[in-house]
Amino acid sequence: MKILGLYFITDSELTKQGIMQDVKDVIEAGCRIVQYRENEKGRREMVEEAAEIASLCREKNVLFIVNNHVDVALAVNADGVHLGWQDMPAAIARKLLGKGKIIGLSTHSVEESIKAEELGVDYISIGPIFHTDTKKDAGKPVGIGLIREVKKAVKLPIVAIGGINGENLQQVLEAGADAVAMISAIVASNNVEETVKMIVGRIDDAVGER
Ligand code: TZP
Repeated sequence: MKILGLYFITDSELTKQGIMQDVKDVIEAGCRIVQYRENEKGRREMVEEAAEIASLCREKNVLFIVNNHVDVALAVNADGVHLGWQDMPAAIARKLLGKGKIIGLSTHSVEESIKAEELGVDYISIGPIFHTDTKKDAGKPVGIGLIREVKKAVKLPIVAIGGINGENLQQVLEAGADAVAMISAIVASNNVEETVKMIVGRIDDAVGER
C-alpha cells in the first residue's frame, strides 16, 4: 500500500460526530490512509481508540498510522507512525517498529526533507501549506512552492498538509504532492462521507491527468 491520495487525520476536538464515525465515513467514501492523532488523552483511552480504528482499517485494507506515539502504534500493530522533530528519533522508532513498518516525518524546508531521506523514513509531510487554525503551533505557511522544491530534492512520497480543502486541492496536487492530508475540511463539514467522496474524486481526476 502506498502513501498516495487522501490522508485523513482524526481530531477529537473538531469532530462533529465522533472520531469513530468520521473514520467509518471516510473509509466508506474511499479514503485509503487514516492517521490517529491524539495528544490530550491518557494511554488507556488512546490504545482503546487506536485498536478500534486499527481493526476497521485492517478489515477494509486501509493504511493506519499513529501520530507521535510509537508505543500506541506497537500496541495496536498499526502500519506505521508519524513523527515530528521533537518526537522519538526516527532511528530509534525504526529499531522498535522494525523494517516492515512505515515511518513518516514532518518537514518544513528542503534541508529537513533531505535529512529525513537520509534518516531512512518512508515518507515526509510538508506544511502548513496554507494558514490553518487546527494546529496552533504549526508555524507560518510554507506555500505550494516548497512542494515543488522538495519534489526536486528527494524521492520520498510527499504528503502536503495544512489548510488544504476542496478549493485549493488542485494546486497542491499540481505542485507534486503524492498525498494530501486534511482535518478540518473533512471533520467540520456537515456531511463527511459526501465531502470525502468529492475530494477523492478530485484527487483521482488530477492524478489521472499526470
Ligand atoms: N500539521 C501541520 S498543519 C496541521 C498538522 C497536524 C493541521 C492540519 O489541519 P487542517 O485542518 O487540515 O488545516
